[in-house]
Amino acid sequence: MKPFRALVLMSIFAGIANAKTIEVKMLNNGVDGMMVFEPAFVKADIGDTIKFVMTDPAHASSSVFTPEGAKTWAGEVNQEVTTIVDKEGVYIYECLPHAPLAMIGVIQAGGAPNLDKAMKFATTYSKKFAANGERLDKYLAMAGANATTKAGYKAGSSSGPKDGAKRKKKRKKRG
Ligand SMILES: [Cu+2]
Repeated sequence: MKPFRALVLMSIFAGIANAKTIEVKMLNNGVDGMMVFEPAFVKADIGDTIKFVMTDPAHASSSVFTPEGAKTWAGEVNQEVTTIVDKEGVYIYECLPHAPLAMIGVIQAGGAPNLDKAMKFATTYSKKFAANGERLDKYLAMAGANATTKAGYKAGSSSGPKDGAKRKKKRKKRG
């Protein structure tokens, strides 16, 4: 029995050892303009920690779209918040006070099997933007650019793996 099991354990430990923390700054001014997260698109591995750093005051970070079953987060204004991206897929988050200015960001953990769902969500969600509406499209496109998963799913194909059944769920939360 051993060899296989040892291999599995090794890869689990390797996974833990490789888990890293990625910092995202909350800024009044950045490369993408005013009121931004930076970097606004993050390519992470599953299990990485994302730390939202209070570089400038009056910002916050809370998730608005996550993969099915993933942890959500909701930071207060002026609060540094961390989250572990424990499920594969695309995460979208916002700064609540500056959401109308599209102060939002995208994290991709591993592949992007839920990219189609994320894009669908973005269509409705982006109606709240009064400015900088192109940001979310841009960041989601970055996720799309490397969206091949282990299952071989590619962004842009019409159906992701195991979708459908548990569609709507995640929605209501926002207040
Ligand atoms: Cu903000």
